Amino acid sequence: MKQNFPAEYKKTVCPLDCPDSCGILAKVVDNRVVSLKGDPDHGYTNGVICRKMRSYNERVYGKDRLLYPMVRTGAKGAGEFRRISMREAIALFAAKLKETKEQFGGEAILPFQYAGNMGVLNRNAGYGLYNKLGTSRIIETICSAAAGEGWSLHCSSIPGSPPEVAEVSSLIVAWGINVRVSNMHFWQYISKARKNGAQLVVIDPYRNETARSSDLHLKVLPGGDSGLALGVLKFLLEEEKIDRQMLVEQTTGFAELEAYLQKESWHQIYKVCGLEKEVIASFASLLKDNPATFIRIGIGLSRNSRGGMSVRAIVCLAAALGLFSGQTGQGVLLSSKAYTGDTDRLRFPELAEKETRLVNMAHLGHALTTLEPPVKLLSVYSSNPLTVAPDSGMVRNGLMREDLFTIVHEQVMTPTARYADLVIPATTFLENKDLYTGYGHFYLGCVDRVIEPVGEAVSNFDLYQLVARELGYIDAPFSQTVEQRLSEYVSTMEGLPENFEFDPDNPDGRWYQSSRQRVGQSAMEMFQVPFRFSAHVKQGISSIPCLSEGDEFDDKDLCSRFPLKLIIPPHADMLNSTFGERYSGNVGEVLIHPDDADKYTISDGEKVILQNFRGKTVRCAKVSSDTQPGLLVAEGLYWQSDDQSPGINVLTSQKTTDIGAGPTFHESRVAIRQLGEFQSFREVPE
Ligand SMILES: Nc1nc2c(c(=O)[nH]1)N[C@H]1C(S)=C(S)[C@@H](COP(=O)(O)OP(=O)(O)OC[C@H]3O[C@@H](n4cnc5c(=O)[nH]c(N)nc54)[C@H](O)[C@@H]3O)O[C@H]1N2
Ligand SMILES: Nc1nc2c(c(=O)[nH]1)N[C@H]1C(S)=C(S)[C@@H](COP(=O)(O)OP(=O)(O)OC[C@H]3O[C@@H](n4cnc5c(=O)[nH]c(N)nc54)[C@H](O)[C@@H]3O)O[C@H]1N2
Ligand code: SF4
Ligand SMILES: [Mo]
Repeated sequence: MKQNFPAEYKKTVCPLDCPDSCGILAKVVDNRVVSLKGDPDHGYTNGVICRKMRSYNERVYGKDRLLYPMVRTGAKGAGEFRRISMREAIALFAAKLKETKEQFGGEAILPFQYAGNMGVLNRNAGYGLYNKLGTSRIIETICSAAAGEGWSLHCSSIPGSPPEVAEVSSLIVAWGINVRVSNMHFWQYISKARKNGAQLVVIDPYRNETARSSDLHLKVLPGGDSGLALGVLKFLLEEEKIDRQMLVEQTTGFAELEAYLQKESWHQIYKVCGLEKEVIASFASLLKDNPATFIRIGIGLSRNSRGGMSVRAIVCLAAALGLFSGQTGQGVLLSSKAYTGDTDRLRFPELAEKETRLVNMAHLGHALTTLEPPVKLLSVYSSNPLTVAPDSGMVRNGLMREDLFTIVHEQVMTPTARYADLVIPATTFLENKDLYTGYGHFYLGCVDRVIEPVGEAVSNFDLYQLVARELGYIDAPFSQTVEQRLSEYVSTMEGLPENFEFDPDNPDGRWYQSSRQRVGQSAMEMFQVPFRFSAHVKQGISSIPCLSEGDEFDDKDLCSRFPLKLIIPPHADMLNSTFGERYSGNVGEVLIHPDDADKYTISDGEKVILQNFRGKTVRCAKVSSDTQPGLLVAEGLYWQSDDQSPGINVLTSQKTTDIGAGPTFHESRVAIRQLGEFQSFREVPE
């Protein structure tokens, strides 16, 4: 007889790498998640989640979910596997680690992980074992390295402003961030402010969804934001509209920047940002007329060879406008930095006997093909590098190597997992206990698992504890429970509010607001650090923000061969490459300006080849003046499908940003042509 199980709503947190880190209510019936909705108790996300996550339960139980461990039986990348038991999988994992270390040394092992799961415990779960084994180490640069470095050069560890402050601003600037797509809960504060008369300015090379709903869209040249920010500052100085008294009292080093701006020409500023002096002047006046301005800085604008400089110029402009002063409606937010904690309690660097080789994530292609001594074992978790890493043709060449053993711990059969020698099924956030903070707001939550693991899936934490024990390691980190590790970390955290209660055995699922949240107080006073216009920098880096040329975009040799610029921002229905399985076979669109469509005889809706010296890929052309002449925009990291084309990152470079060594995803030069007479992508000549 069929039993009627009662439905329960359980609190959880979206684990995806999204600034909103939403509070979620999962409806559970008989250990099955039947639906997901926003938790109305969450102070920032207020009961709303995006459409991607509303149907996440379909991903949990869908046909693409990995349910048991497998070993490869076909050629690399063919996706042919045979099921094995979890006991065999753990034994094989441990044996391969041991064998590789004994034969080639620990550094022949390369762990590669990122932020598929933002839970503090699971995100960092592999570090202990890899430190113990003395493996090569990944430098986690792939997302915000340049932006983070740009911020801290001038602002030190000052947190960003609470996004809620924008509700009472009279001017909100979305600078290099597609709020409606990648930070959608911030939109509610923008809407409230606009109901009271506030204006929204969007600064972006193309008319994205947010720009479409703005009062003013400034179509800056990609990579040219320092031109705009410094141009505004130069104009305000020329008009004597900077509060020098405030600068003397709260900041240091402004004189150096002012001297530079006096010398810099308007022509050069125009050349860098592509905006006329009159446009810059009217934006400057808008800023000056609205002391209650909130600048939301995105990470997108930092993904090019001048990305760090762009962030530096914007924060310096914000400081010169007094936006760190904490008056009503004033704010600057890049990353909230709401909580800090001792990550050594999660990563255990003390287990390493020596400092081992470092590999930048942006250089995975190099690491797997050219690095000496070679990587012999690649272990991937919480990431899909074949789709998300730059220069993915090189990554693929590496994954094809017969002498490379690849282990992928995954939830679904991603393009990377297809190349694995050993695949291990991973739990989703619904099957884990973990603690989540957010980088776009100031809330934290610790939540229990909502359901038991599906199939034979194991969490990152459990997997690494199992493999460590198989290797005979019984040191403290490897015998810890989830609860012990969480408690240890929480005991080191800063930003916890006074009412914070923590019972790791029974997490209360309450949302706590950080004490580092600053409202109505100057950042310099609250954190006791002056804003520095002139930063302490390494040799070869300018101490003040200044104008510079782009690398690939301004390279004459490449301009002649590959006349179009390409940027690759996120898609509304994917989270980086997560959810790519929902769009299998879909190559995605590329926006092309009508002038360029004419020039290269491209029609709306037709398939086109995008090509450069790194590789080629197919997209569907969308002819639109949303972009600017000379600029192609390809939203979304659609998965590679072998019969059609590799993904869009086949076109991007392993070159890194000016500071922070981040990738330059938004700075590729390409040529475009119709797929036309070619029956398939493979026939197109190199
Ligand atoms: N739906 C959805 N949401 C996401 C993600 C996703 O893939 N999909 N990804 C998540 C992750 S990991 C991150 S890091 C964040 C990233 O989110 P954001 O910080 O918003 O960064 P991007 O999305 O890369 O780019 C944002 C905007 O920057 C613009 N841009 C590119 N180059 C320049 C430039 O030189 N100057 C200026 N002014 N603008 C430029 C792009 O056109 C784009 O509209 O979003 C998160 N949220
Ligand atoms: N061209 C271009 N490339 C980009 C970007 C861009 O804007 N343009 N954005 C870049 C940015 S900002 C980022 S952050 C990176 C993101 O790169 P990644 O961190 O690789 O992000 P995802 O594509 O979301 O892939 C995460 C994978 O982890 C898996 N996963 C989720 N949770 C778990 C878990 O608990 N355990 C395990 N083992 N696996 C799990 C998911 O199924 C998913 O396949 O991509 C970068 N790549
Ligand atoms: S992806 Fe972002 S907006 Fe969507 S549920 Fe997760 S945190 Fe919220
Ligand atoms: Mo990211």
